Amino acid sequence: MTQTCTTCPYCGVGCGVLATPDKVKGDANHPANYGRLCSKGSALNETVGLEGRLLAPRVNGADTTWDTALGLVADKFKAAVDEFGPDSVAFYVSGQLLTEDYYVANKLIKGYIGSANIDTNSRLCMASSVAGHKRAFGTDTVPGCYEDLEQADLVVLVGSNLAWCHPVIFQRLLAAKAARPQMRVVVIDPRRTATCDIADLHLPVTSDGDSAIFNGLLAHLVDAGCVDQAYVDAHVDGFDAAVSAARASDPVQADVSADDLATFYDMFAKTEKVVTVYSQGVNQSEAGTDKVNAIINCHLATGRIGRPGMGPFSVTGQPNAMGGREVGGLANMLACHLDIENEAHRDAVQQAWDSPTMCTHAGLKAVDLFRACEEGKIKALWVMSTNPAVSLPDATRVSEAIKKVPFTVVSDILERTDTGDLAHVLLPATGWGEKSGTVTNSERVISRQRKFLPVPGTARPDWDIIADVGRRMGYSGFDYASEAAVFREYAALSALGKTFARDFDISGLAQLSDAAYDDLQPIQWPVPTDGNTGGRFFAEGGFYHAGGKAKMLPITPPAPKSYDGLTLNTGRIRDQWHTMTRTGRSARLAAHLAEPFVEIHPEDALANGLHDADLAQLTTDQGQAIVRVLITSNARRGAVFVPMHWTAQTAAAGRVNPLVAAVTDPFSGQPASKDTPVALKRADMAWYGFVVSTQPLAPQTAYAAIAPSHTGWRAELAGVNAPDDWEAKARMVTGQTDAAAAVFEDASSGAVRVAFHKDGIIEALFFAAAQPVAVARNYVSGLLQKDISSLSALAGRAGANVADPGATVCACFDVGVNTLRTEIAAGATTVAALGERTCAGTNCGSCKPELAALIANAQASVAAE
Ligand SMILES: Nc1nc2c(c(=O)[nH]1)N[C@H]1C(S)=C(S)[C@@H](COP(=O)(O)OP(=O)(O)OC[C@H]3O[C@@H](n4cnc5c(=O)[nH]c(N)nc54)[C@H](O)[C@@H]3O)O[C@H]1N2
Ligand SMILES: Nc1nc2c(c(=O)[nH]1)N[C@H]1C(S)=C(S)[C@@H](COP(=O)(O)OP(=O)(O)OC[C@H]3O[C@@H](n4cnc5c(=O)[nH]c(N)nc54)[C@H](O)[C@@H]3O)O[C@H]1N2
Ligand code: SF4
Ligand SMILES: [Mo]
Repeated sequence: MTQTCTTCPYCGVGCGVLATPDKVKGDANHPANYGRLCSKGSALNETVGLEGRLLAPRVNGADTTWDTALGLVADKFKAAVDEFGPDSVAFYVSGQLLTEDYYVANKLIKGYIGSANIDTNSRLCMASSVAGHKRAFGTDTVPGCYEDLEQADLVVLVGSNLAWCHPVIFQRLLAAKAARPQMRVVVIDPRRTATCDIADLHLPVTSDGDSAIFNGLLAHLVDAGCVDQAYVDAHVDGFDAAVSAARASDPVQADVSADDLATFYDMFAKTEKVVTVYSQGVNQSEAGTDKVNAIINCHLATGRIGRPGMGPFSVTGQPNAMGGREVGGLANMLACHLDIENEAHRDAVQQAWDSPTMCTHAGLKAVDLFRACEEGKIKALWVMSTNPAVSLPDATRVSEAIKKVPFTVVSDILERTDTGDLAHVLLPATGWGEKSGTVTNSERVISRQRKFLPVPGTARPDWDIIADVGRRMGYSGFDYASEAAVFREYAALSALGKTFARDFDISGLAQLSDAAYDDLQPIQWPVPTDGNTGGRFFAEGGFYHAGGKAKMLPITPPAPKSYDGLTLNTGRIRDQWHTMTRTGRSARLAAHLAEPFVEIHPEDALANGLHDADLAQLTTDQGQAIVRVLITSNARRGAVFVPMHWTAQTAAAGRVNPLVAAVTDPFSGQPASKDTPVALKRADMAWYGFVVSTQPLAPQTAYAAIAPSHTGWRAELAGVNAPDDWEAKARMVTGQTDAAAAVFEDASSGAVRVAFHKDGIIEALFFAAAQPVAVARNYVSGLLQKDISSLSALAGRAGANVADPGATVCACFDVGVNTLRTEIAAGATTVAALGERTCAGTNCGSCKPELAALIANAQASVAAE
């Protein structure tokens, strides 16, 4: 079957994918991945099924026609604008929209409705980097490219768990380090993450201690004579003020060992080729923008920017976070990196659009936008391709705020999401593989997403839905024949980049024919009509502030927190994507970490009365949650970590954002999602359970975390009251109405095991006990639909003659921890040897850090014997 050349819809690495409906593989010709894919990319085929898809527009819960639904949307938005003014409506969009979708949404609200009340989930993600770039460079430019990481002699990763969140760049880094062992890697992160596996040095910084570290570094660079005076004189303003602010702060605030800090400073000073990569540990902070500038200051002072192997490098999270910034997706930006506040910019865009009205001031940023919903100021809201009821801080309050909006529209691919459940109108969008357009990755490479799957039901591409609403609102600028036509208009508009001396210019693509757009190969911007395409920025200066100079900023690190309890850090796990609406469908991906957890240091666990596998109750000023306890010395003392992925549908009690305070950075408006004061205690549960079933699960228990298994569903459970009738409870939870039940109760221990079977085939298994149940999860999940006696199924683990693979480590080949431990004991003491014997780590390589950790642990325990 012909393969379609497209791009992965997950992270900002932007890997090229060769896809057919049955199979995906990495595109060897794509400059982001050269054939590699990570565990999530490799599982794409498992996540495009039609179950749960929204197939027709829905108004107040009933399927309807596009004509009815979009007529209503246009009427309601128009009525709100007419009665309450343009700022009474809002769009909340996403870095997962394609550039064409994003462009049309912006054009509609900023240029026709006349409001800038459009913000995006990139506010939760990249806003501090954008603000930091603009302060330093005069525009939102990422100066370098991925090759810089391979060519550097020192790579500093700040608040980035690259191994799990940008796995293919991590693999490239790993390969580069293997080829050039002199390369050094430093990780600055409160936690010892999988990324630390390749680190020569890990600085377990206290939350928000980063500015103190980089201020200290700047002072050290000056003292060590590392300033590139010629570069600073020619291209940089603000050097003296930045250095005196740096000298006024104290790196002790970062709470890392003085020796380690000195080692880091020395490495940085002595290495010309340094890349500093940063991500959410930097951006998602009350002082995120300052952290970005504290980092950039060090690169500007040394002139280490824009040359091969050098520069600050903000890696983007979502597949089109960068494209969104280019089209002006944020409430305070205009298309093509132009500024709303600049009258000349506004006029030029309005002229190009030939539009009736133009927003005149910045719109509401995400957190404020939902506050305005709460206050009744927003009369019509349209959410596209994002799930704010899950992903915004103080999420319960956000859900309540959305409920207060008189008219809410959600465009999604699924019929049920936590946000969609709050909407009046649901609009079915075509998803990855069903639609077509462009995305821009972390290194400014524009790639095509191409269609290779049939359109499900009556779903339509996002740009087409938005343009239709524009036409129905009576506007003339929305007659696009195709996504190629949208792209051409946008590319032509970007010629304004040249007019106003901005970085972003892709006007060289404005004349693409439909066929040339179809064939468009990955291309790095800028793509001007004349001049060079792509490349790095700023090696020879050429910044975008008036006068062409960059600015170093004086940074005062935030005062150390006086709070002496625990704080809550949040983020991602290797095999899930955000609110799990897609990755959550893959049994393989779920097998890695199947429930929400709190990573906690052994001493903090002891002090708070927590044991491994307990459930912990977390309480903050905002809310409560219940998650599994995972005790690990990888955690920093005083800070616990909880992943962000679980939802009302997958683990209602285990959602983290109801806990997170909606505190924002003063410059970027980005929420600080990594540092909320939290209290922990053991959750009092009368019983714990594990269940697998061929039917959808309906637990209705105090704690439940549901995941797919290869032949059905699995869940972890816990309840505060033990039911009187276990069989009835088990039947309800497993959704088995007519299967025969075999019930085993152990009166002395309180343990209960129930098997449901039909014609000798296992349909469901239910295990409950007064303590967390000790059954082999993956083994038990594999028993569904097997012809095996209830009694042996309820043993809950493999017999002596059958190997139990244990929890999945390698998602690609489903290799379990027990299999790996056996092979390590039998002499496979390198990651490569484990790969040869079990295949683990040989496809995407995402599990290599965990393989290395297993080997190290085994060797440590042998040494201790
Ligand atoms: N598997 C997976 N990959 C993804 C995603 C996903 O959902 N799943 N999402 C994508 C998206 S949109 C994004 S934005 C990226 C995010 O990618 P990352 O930013 O790498 O991911 P996070 O886990 O959010 O946070 C990174 C690290 O910041 C650390 N941190 C917390 N506070 C501080 C601090 O004060 N200072 C420092 N130095 N570090 C701190 C955390 O301990 C954490 O390990 O990932 C992208 N890739
Ligand atoms: N506590 C905490 N919270 C966080 C973070 C954190 O680190 N900690 N990280 C933040 C960050 S960086 C980010 S980026 C956000 C992400 O948070 P969200 O954007 O809310 O999460 P997603 O699950 O990616 O939501 C995407 C939605 O779009 C739908 N969708 C998929 N494809 C399409 C399509 O083609 N069209 C349409 N219309 N819909 C589609 C999906 O089904 C899903 O409902 O979370 C933020 N929240
Ligand atoms: S690293 Fe993984 S998730 Fe990111 S784009 Fe590549 S395959 Fe997709
Ligand atoms: Mo993100």
